[in-house]
Amino acid sequence: MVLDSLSKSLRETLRKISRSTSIDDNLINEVVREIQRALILADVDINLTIELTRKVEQRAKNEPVPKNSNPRNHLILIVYEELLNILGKPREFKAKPATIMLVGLYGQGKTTSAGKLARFYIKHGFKVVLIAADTQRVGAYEQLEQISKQVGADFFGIYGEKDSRKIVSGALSKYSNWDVKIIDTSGRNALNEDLLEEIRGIAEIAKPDEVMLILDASIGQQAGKQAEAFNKAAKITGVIITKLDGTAKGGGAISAVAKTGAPILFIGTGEHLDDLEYFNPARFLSRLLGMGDLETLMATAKELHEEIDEESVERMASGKFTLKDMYEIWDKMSKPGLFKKLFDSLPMFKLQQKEIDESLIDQSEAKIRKYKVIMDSMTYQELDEPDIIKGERIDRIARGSGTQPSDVKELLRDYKRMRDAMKNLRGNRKIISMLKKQLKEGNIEDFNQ
Ligand SMILES: Nc1nc2c(ncn2[C@@H]2O[C@H](COP(=O)(O)OP(=O)(O)OP(=O)(O)O)[C@@H](O)[C@H]2O)c(=O)[nH]1
Ligand SMILES: [Mg+2]
Repeated sequence: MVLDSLSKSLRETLRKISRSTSIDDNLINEVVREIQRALILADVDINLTIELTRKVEQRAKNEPVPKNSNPRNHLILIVYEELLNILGKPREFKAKPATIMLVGLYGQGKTTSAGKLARFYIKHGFKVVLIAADTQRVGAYEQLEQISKQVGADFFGIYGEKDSRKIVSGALSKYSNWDVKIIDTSGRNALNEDLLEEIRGIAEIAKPDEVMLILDASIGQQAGKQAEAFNKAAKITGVIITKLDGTAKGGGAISAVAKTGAPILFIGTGEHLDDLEYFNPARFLSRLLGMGDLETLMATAKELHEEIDEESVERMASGKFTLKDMYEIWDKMSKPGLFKKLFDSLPMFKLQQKEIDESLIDQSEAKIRKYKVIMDSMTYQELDEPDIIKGERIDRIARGSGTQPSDVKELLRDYKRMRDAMKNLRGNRKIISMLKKQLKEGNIEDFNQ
């Protein structure tokens, strides 16, 4: 998990809120202090941190709790909203044919990100060429050539050529019909006139659709200053923050870049060429907080060849959850692992004390088959009103399905746990609808692989 320690302490704080018996000023002060500590440890700017925690404190103490919520969930929502504010807005992004220029200082991850982007576009069915326009770094040509082979992209370079514009114009005329052209450019130790001239020169020839700035997360808040400087110099259309896997300072890098208004498009989460994720603030935050995310839920639902649409999430969250609903869900879960995935992705599950435990999920696939047989012996009325299943009915169902009464009771127990968990979603409807809104604003459909 990216930003492990930040995630751990924020989750702890939310857990504390959800376990508290009452929300009073003491608890609010404690929560605010803990968030402050967590953010500062993650290198988030001190003023931004103070501003955020002041807002949390003020809202928690002054805002009335909405009727459909409770004080605990309301406080969690406030924390969620304020944290989301500092992560910036998602930028609409679709995988489509494009000329992409990657810029950044030495060692920030340009060449690696070029390979990751190439893989991403190839997965979407595009023909991709990687263009070696870094004329500074020794071995840059070979490095990119090697990466091209790894991902199955074409490679273009002119060995020994010092004029990057010649390389780019050569590449573009040779590959004019190709879908995606990714240009790896030279870095420098610092942003200077020399680098700017080179970037301008390439941009003039390439007329890129995207100019992506690559920033190493470990530079922390400095990332903001760099983004600002580059933004003035060239029109940056998106930022990729790399190496988020290996640093505690990622919170600083993300929030500082977000504050400049430059959209963060992707994050790099490892050295491997698959380690690239689309950055959607809501999704990122809900993962960080262990809320699971609706987007994964929706993607899983699609895998089930049946949309579990917003309506059925709402219906489940409204507390009406019968054996029939359970049967319908289970019926679709023939693929191994889907059960766990679905439950992992239900918002707020991780925050519930009555979590569905892992062993239940692991055994569930075998159980589902048995349970379906048992439910086949139930009447429609029983499926609709499971509370009437007692005594004689249990014996009859067991006989009819060739199972033991203890199996039927076990099914009912599991059903009740699931129903309770669903009920717990009710107070979190506002979070659910906020997530949905966020997910709609940021285009995510291309990033579910
Ligand atoms: N852990 C981790 N390492 C990364 C990530 N992205 C890049 N790296 C590593 O960072 C180092 C530098 O990456 P490059 O892609 O060569 O950086 P560059 O910006 O092209 O560097 P120059 O060409 O020297 O300017 C390499 O060792 C990469 O493996 C990432 O997301 N996570
Ligand atoms: Mg490079």
